[in-house]
Amino acid sequence: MRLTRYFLPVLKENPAEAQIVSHRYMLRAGMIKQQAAGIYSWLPLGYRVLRRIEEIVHEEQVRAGHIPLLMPTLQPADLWRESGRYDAYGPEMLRLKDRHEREMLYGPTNEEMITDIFRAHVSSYKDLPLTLYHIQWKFRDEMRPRFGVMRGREFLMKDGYNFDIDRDAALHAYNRHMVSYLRTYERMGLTAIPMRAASGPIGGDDTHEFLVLAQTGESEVFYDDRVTALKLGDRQIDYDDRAQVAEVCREFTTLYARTDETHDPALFDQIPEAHRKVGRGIEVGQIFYFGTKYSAALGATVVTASGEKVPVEMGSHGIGVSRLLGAIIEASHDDRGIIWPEGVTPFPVGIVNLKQGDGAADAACERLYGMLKAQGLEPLYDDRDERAGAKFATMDLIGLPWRLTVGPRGLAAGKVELTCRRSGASEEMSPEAAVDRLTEIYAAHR
Ligand code: 5CA
Repeated sequence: MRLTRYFLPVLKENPAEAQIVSHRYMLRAGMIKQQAAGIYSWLPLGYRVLRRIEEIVHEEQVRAGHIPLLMPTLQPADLWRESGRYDAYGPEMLRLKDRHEREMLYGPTNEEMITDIFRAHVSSYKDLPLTLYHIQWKFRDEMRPRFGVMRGREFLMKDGYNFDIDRDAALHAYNRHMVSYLRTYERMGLTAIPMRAASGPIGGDDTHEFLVLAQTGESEVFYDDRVTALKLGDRQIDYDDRAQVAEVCREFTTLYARTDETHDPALFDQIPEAHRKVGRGIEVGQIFYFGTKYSAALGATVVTASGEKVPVEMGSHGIGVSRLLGAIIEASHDDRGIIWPEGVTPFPVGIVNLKQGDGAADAACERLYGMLKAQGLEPLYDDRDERAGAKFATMDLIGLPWRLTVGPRGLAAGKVELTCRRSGASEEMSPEAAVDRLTEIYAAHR
């Protein structure tokens, strides 16, 4: 992408309405524009990151054996009357009527609708296990929408629903979600800690929230700081292997880690003093096991191998897809701007031409541009007729992890400069070597 042909409306000044760094940088980097309280347009740069995050979520869900579909944003009120949540949900639910005076709502979540799909088409244990999910816009009329996409009213969520024959199978689905979420967040460059939590309006017996530690987080958290060192790394997971999946979950949930709703001071005191931490976190996902709460209410039953008709066992599992952009920026930035992890960056590399209009510099940039694209690494080429300082400031603000700087002096020696956004370290090398290096770096993130 050439910057002169792109749409990147960066702001020079700090927007007064933004109280936290991620909101400030998303506005300044031209990623989002507020259209109403808690409702945003996704401008091209923000939309690229959003799509990248969606892609990772899809890949990891499919890897875990879960099946994508797409449900609508608008739902009939009657379906929610069956579960009793139409009245229980309260003012956070956006209610509306169509031209025939039929009551509708903009979905805040989809337990009822997915159960309706299930009961229409599945009636035998032979069709289980089944986990369906979608990535769709939700609406919750939050009392205090704030912090940009972090607490929006309209926001993008991945929500998945498992259907299983018995409690053991449903707990395996719960564990599978935990492991697939850990992998998802790790690929985004995040450490998200599963913490025992409270279930709120979704209901249920067992629930964990995934929290990214950050001073600006909305939740107070209590944890043994040794949890922050746990990593999945590149270990192979067989999602059908109940024992292996359960063992990984045990590894990640044995050390104390709880939100304020489930915090137990007596247990917390048993942690060695040096490891006992109180902090704040951003909730980027939550998983729930709730058994037959919705299937019993909506009559979603299956016939077992012995011919008995039972309500299907269920759970639901959500990832805050749009919130993740804010969480990643909170976790990865400096005073000049965003620092995207390679896994989610909108462009893998930026090219800065120090002397636009100089024949040799222009030609070298064009060549680099072509070589990178041929490797599947679409660069953002700053081809504006601007001072070098302004180009560097824009690149630092929008946070591409790597920058290639091309100027007449380096080119005279056959060199361009490759700079790492995170460390600031620069190295001069031939254009070919730079492309090889970037290809290698990104091979690990595909
Ligand atoms: N049905 C269940 C799981 S599918 C559910 O709705 N869970 S939830 O309420 O915990 O939401 C899932 C995730 O969506 C949260 O962990 C959070 O990351 C994100 N989320 C919730 N509310 C908002 C909001 N107002 N703005 C942005 N993201 C939100």
